[in-house]
Amino acid sequence: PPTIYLKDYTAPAYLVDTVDLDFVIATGATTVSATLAMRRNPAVAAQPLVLDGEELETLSVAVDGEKVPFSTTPTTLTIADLPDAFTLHTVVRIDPDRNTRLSGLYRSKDGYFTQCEAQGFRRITWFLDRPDVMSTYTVTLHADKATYPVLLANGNPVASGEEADGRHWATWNDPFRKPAYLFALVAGKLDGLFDTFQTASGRSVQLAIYVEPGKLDQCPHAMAALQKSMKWDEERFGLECDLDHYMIVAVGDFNMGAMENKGLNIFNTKYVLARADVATDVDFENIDRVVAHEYFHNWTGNRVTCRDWFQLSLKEGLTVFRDQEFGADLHNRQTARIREVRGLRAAQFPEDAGPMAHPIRPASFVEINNFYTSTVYEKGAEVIRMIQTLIGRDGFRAGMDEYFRRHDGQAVTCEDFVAAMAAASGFDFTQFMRWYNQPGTPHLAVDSVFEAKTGRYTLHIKQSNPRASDNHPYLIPIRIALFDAGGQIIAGSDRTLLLTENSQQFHFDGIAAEPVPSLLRDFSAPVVLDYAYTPQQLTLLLAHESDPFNAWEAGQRLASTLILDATAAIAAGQAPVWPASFVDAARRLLQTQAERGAAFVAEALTLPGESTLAEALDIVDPDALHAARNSLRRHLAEQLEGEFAGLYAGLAPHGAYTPSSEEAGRRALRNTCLAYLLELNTPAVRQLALQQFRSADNMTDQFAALAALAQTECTERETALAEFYQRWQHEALVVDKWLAVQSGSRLPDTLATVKRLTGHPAFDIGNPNKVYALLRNFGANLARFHTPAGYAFLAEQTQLLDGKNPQVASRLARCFDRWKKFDGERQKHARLALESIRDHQGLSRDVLEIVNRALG
Ligand code: B3K
Ligand code: ZN
Repeated sequence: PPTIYLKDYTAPAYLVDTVDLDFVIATGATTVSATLAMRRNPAVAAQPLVLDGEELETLSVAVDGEKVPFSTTPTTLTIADLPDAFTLHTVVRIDPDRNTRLSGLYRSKDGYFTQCEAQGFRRITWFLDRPDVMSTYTVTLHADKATYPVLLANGNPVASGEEADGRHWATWNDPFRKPAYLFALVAGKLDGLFDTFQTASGRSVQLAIYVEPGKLDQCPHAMAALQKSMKWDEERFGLECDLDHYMIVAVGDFNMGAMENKGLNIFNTKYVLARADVATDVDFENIDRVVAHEYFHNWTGNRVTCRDWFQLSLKEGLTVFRDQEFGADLHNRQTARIREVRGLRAAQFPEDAGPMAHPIRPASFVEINNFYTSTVYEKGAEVIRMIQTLIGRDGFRAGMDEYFRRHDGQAVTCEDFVAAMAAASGFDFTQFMRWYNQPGTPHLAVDSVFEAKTGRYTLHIKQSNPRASDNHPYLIPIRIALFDAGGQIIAGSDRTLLLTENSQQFHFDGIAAEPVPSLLRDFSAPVVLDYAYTPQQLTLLLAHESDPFNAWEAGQRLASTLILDATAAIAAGQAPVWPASFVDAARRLLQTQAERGAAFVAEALTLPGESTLAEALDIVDPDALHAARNSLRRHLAEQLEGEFAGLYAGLAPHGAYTPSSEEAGRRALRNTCLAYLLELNTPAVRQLALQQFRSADNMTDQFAALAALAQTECTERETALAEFYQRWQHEALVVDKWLAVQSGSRLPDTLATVKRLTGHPAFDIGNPNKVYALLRNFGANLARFHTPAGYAFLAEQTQLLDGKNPQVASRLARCFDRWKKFDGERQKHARLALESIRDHQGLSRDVLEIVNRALG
């Protein structure tokens, strides 16, 4: 399959002003008639019209009402000798009932749904399926009325009526010009929750959330999230909702999280449905963030869209940054930042160090769907955050205003965004643009020198990028503060250093005694930072740093060093050593719950994850790493049993469940204590866990007990798993949790369990959520996946899935990304597994691109 390059971009040869679509939906086939008002792009030399299409059965093609000669390939339709302006009319037949890719128009349990980003619209009709072709759409749907009572498309309802044979129709019009990837329609049997939002200027927006019948009581949280998002965007960015109707439709079969189609978002049920007994605190918070994310796209993505798919981070990085800020304002800013960085280190850093490394704006791709990555999204958001750090919150807001003033209604590039920021702030972003063009995580090596005589403290910072071939230095904002021995910030030392060179020195004068530097506060740049901290310095920062991120970071550094040393010891056949000072620091942390907040303490007690730790090793021995981390958990449990038990009792719930961040923090800490206690695996703690599992009035506590038991070999584990399934087998999203705790388990027989579960009625390889819960989650299980049998199993499943849904198969194939970090024996088996996928007959270009990169 061909590689597509950013440098080859050319403007479209034709433009489409208006699109009229007519869908006749029926079981077995849907007919799509398209009427496109087109004209030649005057800026481009005359050439034939080449339309995109995929799996379309072409019934007729006419220009200005006359049949015309045309030629087709499986993916193009070409017409030559066209006038400067004309009307193109095409009729095609498609088969949404058999569309297992879930791209384009497809059938799910309760009706028909669409997913067009990135290139799904071409699976619906012949079109110029590229984001810089923007049109206004009028859409008519016809379907059986009893089976599909709800007929929706983007924009505003225009008219509707009845037809013969119990059918009905509805017409919608979207007054905003949009690219085809934002098109959506729904025909289904759905219940709706309705409300309104009053905008700052006094307009009323009609809100609706549509879900499968019987689930309306799981919608109020998402509705509230939508209203809060609308208000927040007015207050923070002065952005008002431009629509009369804003609809969200939830569907159980969906490749990703959600989709920002103009005025008609389509969501994975996972990010809509919530009720205290079926959704956890994390689910509630994720719903807030995803609802906000899709709403925020209405400005950052829809009103101003991408010129081409290489610019994806223009909308995604910016919109993730916006949803992060919304989440921080709504919940807990401290732990929000900690979790963002934890996620970045678990997924994006490994990606950026592996075969799929790419800049936030890739220079090339084979399949664009492979680039909806943690790099484009999460690192992209870090890049936007750095822009705000460099020019300040007010400067950033002025830059946003300027961006919309210049580009509203346009399809633009990342340069256009940064240029608006530069114009509004006067800051020179020339060097900063390297963040858009170079892959890899920069490494900072920091040394310090203190001269008592002169009172001068000097930080010497070197940057290097292990991935970038040209390795130009980045502009890196480094927030720092210096602490004295008493744990106080030395006056005036709190600042943002701008690193621009490969090697640079920064001086601090008037310093009385050697300070402790707190570097990269609030994680001011997405880099790996090395500084030879002593355990004493880290303990001081953990106890006294007022920036919660760096206090947490100090604890993570302490724990990482210990676990990595213990990994080496275990691999060499020795027993790990756990210093008393670390236990003391953890004990003190447990006592600061009142001042620092339970949520913070829970984060600080959570050891770095195995995949994050693995990145620090040249060759990973997953068994030794796993044993080392578990050993430290068990050691903490033994040493602090009384403290954990006391805190567990003291944090018992008072009153009914609310998903507030305060209460969620208490639950997080209490459940962290429970999980530590279960490391002791005594009958008493097992009973305690089972008791919590059975008596909890909310899914957070019930699931936390189940998850802790699932890591422990005991009969209570099997009892809880059986009871959980028995109780929740009819709630699809809860069944996903049941699958995930089993595939993520550290128990030695996890692979056998996962294999068995692929044949369980709860599993369905055609449903992405099930694949992610059972198979991809297994692939993230460092100790259990990285075995010859684990590799062979996921290779087999990837091939099986590829025949149905290449986008999801390709995400599964990414479990192999880091195979070269393991020992030679493992590498041999991983290579065989990857080659077996590559050599599979009819492999999709989605999976082929991933596997070729991994092997290459
Ligand atoms: N824009 C969509 C992602 C579409 C993915 C296509 N493979 C969701 C989002 O980022 O809001
Ligand atoms: Zn997005």
